[in-house]
Order: sequence, then C-alpha cells, then structure tokens
Amino acid sequence: PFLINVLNHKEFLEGKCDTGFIVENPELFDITTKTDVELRVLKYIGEKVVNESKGNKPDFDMPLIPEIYRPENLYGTKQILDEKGPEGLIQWIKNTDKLLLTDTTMRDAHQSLMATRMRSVDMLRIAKATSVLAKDLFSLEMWGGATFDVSYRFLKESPWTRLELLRKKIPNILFQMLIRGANGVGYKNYPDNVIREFVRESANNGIDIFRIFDSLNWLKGMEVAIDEVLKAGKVAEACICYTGDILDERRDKYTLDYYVKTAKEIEKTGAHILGIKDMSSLLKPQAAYKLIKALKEEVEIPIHLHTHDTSGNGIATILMAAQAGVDIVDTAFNSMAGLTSQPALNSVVAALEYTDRNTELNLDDLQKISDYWSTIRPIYSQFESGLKSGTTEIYKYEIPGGQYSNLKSQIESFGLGHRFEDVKEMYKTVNEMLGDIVKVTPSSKVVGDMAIFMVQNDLTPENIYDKAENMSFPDSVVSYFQGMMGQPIGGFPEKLQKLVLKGEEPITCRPGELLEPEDFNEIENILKENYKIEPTKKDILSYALYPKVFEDYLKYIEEYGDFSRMGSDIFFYGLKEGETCEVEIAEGKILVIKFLEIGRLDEEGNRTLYFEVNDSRRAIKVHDKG
Ligand code: 3PY
Ligand code: ZN
Repeated sequence: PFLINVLNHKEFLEGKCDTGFIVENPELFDITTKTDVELRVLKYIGEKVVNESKGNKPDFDMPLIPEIYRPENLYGTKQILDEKGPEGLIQWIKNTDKLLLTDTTMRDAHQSLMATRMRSVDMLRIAKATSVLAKDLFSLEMWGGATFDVSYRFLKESPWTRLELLRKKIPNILFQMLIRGANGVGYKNYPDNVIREFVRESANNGIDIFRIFDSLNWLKGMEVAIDEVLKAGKVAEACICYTGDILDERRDKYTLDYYVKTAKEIEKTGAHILGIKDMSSLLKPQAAYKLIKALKEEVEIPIHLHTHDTSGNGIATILMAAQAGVDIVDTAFNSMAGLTSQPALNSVVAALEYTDRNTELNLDDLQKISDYWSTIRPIYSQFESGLKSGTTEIYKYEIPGGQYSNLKSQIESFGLGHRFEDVKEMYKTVNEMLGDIVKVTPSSKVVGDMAIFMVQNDLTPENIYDKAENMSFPDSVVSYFQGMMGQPIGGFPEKLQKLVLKGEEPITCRPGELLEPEDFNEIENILKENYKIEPTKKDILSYALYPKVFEDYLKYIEEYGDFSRMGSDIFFYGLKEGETCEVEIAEGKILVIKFLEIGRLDEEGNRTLYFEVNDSRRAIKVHDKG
C-alpha cells in the first residue's frame, strides 16, 4: 500500500522526483502478498533458471498432439463393465478371439523407464486422442504402484486429481491400477481398514480393474484387497508373480506345478482374472508358451500377462503367450516401450495382423499416440538410467524393471557408485541366503537394501554371523524377518532371522490381524488443525498411507503454490532468456510469460530476473546458490 501511494503521488506521476531508488531496487515491486500466484510462478521459474538449469535448458520439440474429433457415445470396454458388471466383462473376454491389449504408458512404462516422474499434464494432453485413436484397447494401466507416492513426493501434485481428470477425458477404456495387496501403494503392510477404504475410494474415483499381488506370492496378503474389490463391484485381477525359470529343471522351487497349483488357489478366491506378473522379465518365450498352455487347461478365468523387456525377449514372450491362448497382454506405446519397460504395443499389433489373434487396433492411429510420447520422453531424460540395450544378465540377477533402472542412483547415493557390479552380484547372493524368494516391491527392496548393506560393510554369507552380530540391519530387512511383509514360500532361514531380529519373536499370522485399525477421525483432526483444510476422504487416505510425504506436499503447496498445470519443460528446467511460454495457473487462467534477461550476481549473491507477464514488466530477485 505504501508503494502504491508513492506511485500515485502527483510529483511521482509528473516525474518530478528521483526514481533511481526504485529502479535500483526492483524487489520493491514485490508488493503482492504470498498469495500472488503470478509471483510464485516467477519465483519457481527463477529458482530453476538460477540454481538448476543455469541457463542450459535443452531445446525440446513441440508436443505432437493429434487434432481429434470425438464422436458421441464412444463404446468401449468401460461401457461393457458398467452395463454388464464384472461377470459380463469376463464373458466378453472369453468370447473374444483377438489378443486384448493393455497400455501401461501412464504407469509401469514411466515407472520403469524414468523413475515414475511422468506428470499429469503430459498424460492429460494425449488423453482425449487416446480415447479415440486407441478406443479398442482393453485397458489403460495408469495408476497405482509407485505413481501414488512419487506424485506427492517429487511432482508435488495429487494422484487423485490425475485419476479424476483422466477419467473425464477417457470415458470409454477401462482404467487399471496396481495394488501391492496388504502393502497398498506403499512399502509396508497397512491396517485392513486402510486397504479397504483405499480400494473403495479408488473404485469411486474411476478405477475399474485392480491388479493385486503379494510380494511373496502369499495369498493371505491379497485376501483383504480382493474381498473389497469384489464388494465394490469392480474387477479383481489377482496375480502370481513369476520368478525363476520353469525351463530349467535344476530349479525345483518355482516349477510349472507350483504356478498351476497357485493359479487354482487364486481362482478359488473369486478373482475375475488371473494376472501373471513377470516384473523382472524372466519369463522366456518358450516358458511363456508352456506356462500359458498349462494354465489355460487348468483355470477357467481369463489370463492377463504382464512382462518387461529388460532381457530383450519381451515381444517373443508375448507372441508365444498369444499362441498359447493368453487373453490379455501388457504393452506400452513404442516410444515408451522396451528395455526395463513393457514390450512395444505397436509392434505387437503389427506382428499379429492377418493372424487369428489380430488385435484389430489401427496402426496409423496408434502411431500418432506413439509420436506424441516421443516428443515428451526427452523432457524426462534426466531420470532415465542410461541402459541402452536389452540385457540377459537380468536372468541371473532377477531384478524387477523399476528397481533395475533405479538401483544405480540408489547405490550412488550411498557413495558406492563404483561398486554397481558388486551390488548386483550381492543381490543374487542375498536372494540365495533368503532361500530364493519372489522379488517385487517391497520384497525386492529388502533384497536390494540388504545387498547394499552387505557390500557397504564387507559382509559375506560366511562372515555375516560373526561380523554383524551387533549391527542393526536396514529397516526393510528387519520388517521382513519380523514377518511384517508376510510369509515367504518355504519359510525364513532361521539362523539369519535370529541374527537380524536379535531375540525378537517374528509373527506368522497376517500382519493386518495385529495392526490396530487406523483412526480416520484423528487424521481428519490433525489435517484440520495443522493445515486449515476441510480434509476429503482422499486427503485422509493419503495421510494414512504416507503421513510425512503428504504433509510435505501440503506444506509445499501452501508455501510455493500448485504448479501441476505448468508445462513439464518449464517445471523441470524453467525458461531460456528470450523464451515465451504460457502457464496455466488455474483452469482457463493463463499467464503469458516472457523471460527477458538475467542480471549479474550482486554483492549479496542474488540475481535479478526480468520478465514480461501478460505485457507488464516484472522483476524478481533469486539467491544464486553458486
Ligand atoms: C510396483 O509394485 O510398483 C511394481 O511395479 C512391481 O513390479
Ligand atoms: Zn511391471
């Protein structure tokens, strides 16, 4: 207000006073309060420019968004489910000869290629086109797994809003999520009421198919989630995680018999679809044929195959599975496929044209979507692992796609970057020490954490019992041996369990039977008091799953603002000098920002950045962290 009075003063307006002071102190124009969205956006961009991209923002191509007319009443799998219920949908799948495809681009593909960093804006821009050009897809896997916490933790956006907005733009294709049984979308077992409420709320907000797995293939770990999905009238896809190699007769733990027996137990739970979850790309083509053939003979429910392409054999695996009669397979649009991601969707479609498993999807249409993703992918290159080719060493190490692409940076954060090979070897050794377990989130984290711990402390399977007697093991390892992630097939190795637990008694029941139900009212009060919000059920659940991550998210939004609508090139790199962009700050509200110039470093270590915002000049100061 003081400044406004000065600016309105007659002498000031007539230029009769010395304005040098104002010119030299542009921050005086910071008269707006903390709620000024415009200023917050400039500060965000300024911070990126000065302290992160430091003037080296790469050039990105314009996203290729297909111009699409959407006919009214698009009819797809979503309508089949809504009209006929899960049983009707299952019947429809059984009556279909074509190979049905799921696209995982918006979930597992980016989780496995770029550390789950894909932002909602980039999904929303292609959503309408996807609903038309890929209308014959069976489903889109677009939620769950690591996307839930990464949205809040790193992208500072709500995963619930992503779900809600995508649902509006794609009304005709089934939406599918990955849920880690009693571990929900987290890394530990949650009380039963959290899992139930979470399933219900996800169903209410647009999830149709719940792919449920347990990280140890322990069926009890999936019971509550399956039951709640059935109650919600949605589709329960219960999984067996595939590990080992059924072609190798020396390996007698995870045999064809084991998979068939487990599949039959899964069918008895009332699940609608059997998922085969090959998270580490271990299912070789001939093994896929053998496995699917046997399962098709032994179980009635449709089979959905999920695999990765880490080994380079992914497409062959899918084609062999198709030949053996698999109903549905997971793929990702070509520009987001391959390596640690899923096998390539467009390629599978092309391979099956003119065969009895023809997918009936249109290659030209699919190309347009793939072209879009190829313009988006470079923005995220900083999160890619650098893996350039498929690798058969995955058969030896059995590391899941997402973990494989992340492991290197995790190891680097421990200062062990130079020991990547040792950690991978140790991962295999730890798996053997644990009795050869299924490795997928969170059991894969246990093996990874333990491998890093052993390399860090020069431990071996032989010296560990003497050397680590007084060491505390990583939290995930302790929790595993306590039985808090469930029971592994064949039990725990007792001597190692005693070493880790140091006298504590492990549990053998379902952890959910012991965990106190979550008090949702208490969470509601905490959120009301500390954040002055009227918490929704979604907020309460997010807090129940990830209290600290969710609180940090709320604090961030309060302090800096919500940048979820900002284009990703700006979100990650800011602007270049001379560049103009549009930033959507609220629905339909757009700021046109031109970044004019960055000033020199001043004596206090700050730089002034000059912008034009909707034709008005603005200047801000940013501290240069050097
Ligand atoms: C997850 O749990 O997020 C996975 O993708 C496991 O494969
Ligand atoms: Zn996967």
